[in-house]
Amino acid sequence: MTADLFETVPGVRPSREAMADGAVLLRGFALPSESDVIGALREIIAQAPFRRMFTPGGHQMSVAMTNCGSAGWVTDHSGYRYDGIDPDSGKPWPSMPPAFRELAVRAATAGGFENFAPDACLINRYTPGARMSLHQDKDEQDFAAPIVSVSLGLPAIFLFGSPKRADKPRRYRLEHGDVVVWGGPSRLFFHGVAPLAEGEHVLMGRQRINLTFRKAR
Ligand code: MD3
Ligand code: FE
Repeated sequence: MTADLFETVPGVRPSREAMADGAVLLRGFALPSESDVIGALREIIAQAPFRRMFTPGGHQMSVAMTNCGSAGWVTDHSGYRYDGIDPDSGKPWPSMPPAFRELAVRAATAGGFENFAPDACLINRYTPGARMSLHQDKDEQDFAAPIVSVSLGLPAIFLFGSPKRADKPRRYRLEHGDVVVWGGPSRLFFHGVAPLAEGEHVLMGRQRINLTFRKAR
């Protein structure tokens, strides 16, 4: 049978791994959509280039960011927020491409969250040395909706904590094509990314890009 044939080919069939209650790692889930997603990403960054934003405390982030969708996450001296306007261009963020939305909705469904309706996609770019310290994502209105993350390019060590900042995080290696759905109790867990190691990815070059789909409003 065709299905059996595919199941014997290593790397074709995505796997599923529970990370916590409500958090599911779907290894390779984005691989079949890889070329559509990378093509759409190129168009977004032509309209809304990556930029390294400043935290309210005045530190410049090592991760460069942009957004697509009707809301985008921004940080500056006045705080963290979702805004419909790109502060660098003064124009709305690029709309969310169908290839992005469809991938996120399929992943949410596979993770057990039906009717996911993301209105924001934060796009993070890590170059070697870039990191994200432990934090919670609390700027969204509705914590019942999951967050879906898609990893592209160089692998990263993802740090996955608990509801308490002080708990030692577990480490997961996230690779090109991996998708994680974070919902339920895990939605407010502390998490971060260890400094990116040097490397060169065949499709993405010397960087890691992470898409996080959110219901911001
Ligand atoms: C777990 N980004 O943008 S994605 C972020 O790889 C962020 O760029 C990381 O944390 C990155 O806020 C991690 C995975 C992720 C996103 C949101 C979460 C994990 C999460 C929210 C709750 C728990
Ligand atoms: Fe986060």
